[in-house]
Amino acid sequence: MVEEKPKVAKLEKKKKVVDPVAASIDVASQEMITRATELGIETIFDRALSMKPCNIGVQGTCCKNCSMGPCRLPLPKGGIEGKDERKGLCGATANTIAARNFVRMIAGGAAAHSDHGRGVAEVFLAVARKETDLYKVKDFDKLLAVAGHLGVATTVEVDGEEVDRDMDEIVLETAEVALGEWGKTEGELLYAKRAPEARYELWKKQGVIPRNIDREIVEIMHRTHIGVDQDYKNLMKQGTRAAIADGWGGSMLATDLQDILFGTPYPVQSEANLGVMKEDHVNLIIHGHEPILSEMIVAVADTEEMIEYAKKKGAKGIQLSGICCTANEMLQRHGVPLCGTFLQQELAIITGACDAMVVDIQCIMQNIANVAECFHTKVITTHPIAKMEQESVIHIEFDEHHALEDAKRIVKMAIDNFENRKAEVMIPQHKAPVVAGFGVESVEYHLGGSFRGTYYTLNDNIINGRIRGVAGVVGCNNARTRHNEGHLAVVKELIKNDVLVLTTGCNAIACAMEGLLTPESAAVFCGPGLAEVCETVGIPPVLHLGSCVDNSRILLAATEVVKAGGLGNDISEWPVAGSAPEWMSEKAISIGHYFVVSGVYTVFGVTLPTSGAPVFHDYITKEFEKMYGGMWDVEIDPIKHAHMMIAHIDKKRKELGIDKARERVLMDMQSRQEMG
Ligand code: SF4
Ligand code: MSK
Repeated sequence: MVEEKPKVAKLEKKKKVVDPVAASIDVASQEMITRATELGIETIFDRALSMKPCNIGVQGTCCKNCSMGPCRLPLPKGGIEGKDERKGLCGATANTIAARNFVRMIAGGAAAHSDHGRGVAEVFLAVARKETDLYKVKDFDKLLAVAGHLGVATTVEVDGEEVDRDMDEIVLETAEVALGEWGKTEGELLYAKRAPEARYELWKKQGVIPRNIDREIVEIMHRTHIGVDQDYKNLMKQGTRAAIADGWGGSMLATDLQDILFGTPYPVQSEANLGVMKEDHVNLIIHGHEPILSEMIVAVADTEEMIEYAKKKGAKGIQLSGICCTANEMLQRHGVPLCGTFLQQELAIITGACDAMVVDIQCIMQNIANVAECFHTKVITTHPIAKMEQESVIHIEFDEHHALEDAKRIVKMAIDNFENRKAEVMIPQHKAPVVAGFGVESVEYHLGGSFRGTYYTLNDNIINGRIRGVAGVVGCNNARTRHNEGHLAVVKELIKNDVLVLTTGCNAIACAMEGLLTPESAAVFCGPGLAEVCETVGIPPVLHLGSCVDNSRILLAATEVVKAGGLGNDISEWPVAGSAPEWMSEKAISIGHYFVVSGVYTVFGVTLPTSGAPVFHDYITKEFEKMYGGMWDVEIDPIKHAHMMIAHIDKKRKELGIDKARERVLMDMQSRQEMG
């Protein structure tokens, strides 16, 4: 193929040239960044060089909640001495402004997760009402479990005898009750009671049990309007309600209903990184978050009809792959390979081999449309709430009632575009093997007791010290930091110190690209205790638990540990910590906050938008630990970051009186014999 110059030279005005090695630690990404520079195509890595963030915004103390602002309250050089006199025009203090901004981020994140969940609940209701036969209930065990959590009866009394209730009735009532969680007029979030009893009681005492999902988000927008809530503590109380409504509500329902409709994940093998794309295949990349779209595309792309059609057009087949959380959803249920993380979406197009990128919602950069214009790639938006202004973008509205036709149209469009490739194809030859798909149930299967069917073995190994503790490491990439460096350094340091890692989102993809999601990696990267457990049970030291909404699986896994016994009565009592080393989205703040108020010590990398309001910062760190047993923390250096988590884990081991067990288990054979 003759290489054509890209149609649009995007870098003509570019001042600085990005250093690919400084931008990413991933070789495949480095190759594509270099390629972008050669072709004169601008990416996020270039813009991160030429545009610096606003220093006051970074501190969290810029308010633009009314047109008298923006009121900007930077922290004076040398900090505050004496009384903090800083005020906006209306008198809002730095604490009020930072808290308002912070809870608005929680609202944004909780809304994104929860609206995703609502979309799934609506499809589930359409299935229950038999308005569509394109989606079906796949996991009846999960359905019955969820029905139980939502208070839906699964049996009825007939002639004095308890008999199974009609399944169609259970499905319909479960769907109606589930959807009601977003806007019911009275009562409280039903899933709050899935937390350990002690946690539920604590939330009750603090007055933070959500009433319904939507209301808590709306109330944040009201309270943060000029002249409403001007007490950072009261604002955070509402932020807490909304975050619980996300983690234990919208996100948890999204995960559960997706499992019911599409199947609960069990371990599958696959591959990760840009190298999963194939030059001689039609490459269709699905990017975004909702499996409602991707499930149907996976089904259609696998049909004989489409494969034959692709062959007729000169391709050897159809290669599907995913970016961001759609990638995690398709991986955990179908073994579809991961193409890349958030920061690789433009790079996948720069391979010249992406025939179509289909997107739905969240984390989709508008610049993919500009990059796609330099190639033959078609960018297809599918969601009514997520369109792009560029004329080159095609919108095919995806709807559960005609999902099959929509999916066929999209797959066919990608196939038809195969013959239009113009630029030289350059796919980086880097990919890594992956074992993914560890839901709460499969962790129980692998690390549970064969008789008790609980997390008994996991608890036992924590108590005996082979596993020092558990960490949930999650979240995005951030172009202000080196791509994947923080993710991998934190995770490697944790597993080296015998901390089992549960991962979701873009951290999961970063770990996958590094080969950390394989059982074999245990021998290479883990401390002796964790390596022994992984080798015995045959699991990776980093367990892939899915997408962003699947952080709810981490909450439930943490609850199962409490239920299995021996490690305290609440999530805050056992050795567990959370981390988002490269976060950037509002969703990450909502996740971080529901981790914290669920009792998890949670460290964020990059920055926290609280540094301009030290009193508020201290409140969500130190004071929150006293109130909720979990707290926020921030550390940019990944090794220090990991060791702050390990120190917390060790503190909890000591409080439980199991710190000595670990010292014994890590002694080598000779030392034990000497002791004997
Ligand atoms: Fe300034 Fe107050 Fe308006 Fe915010 S709400 S922009 S602090 S006047
Ligand atoms: S996709 S929210 S960049 S994890 Fe869920 Fe990745 Fe963060 Fe999006």
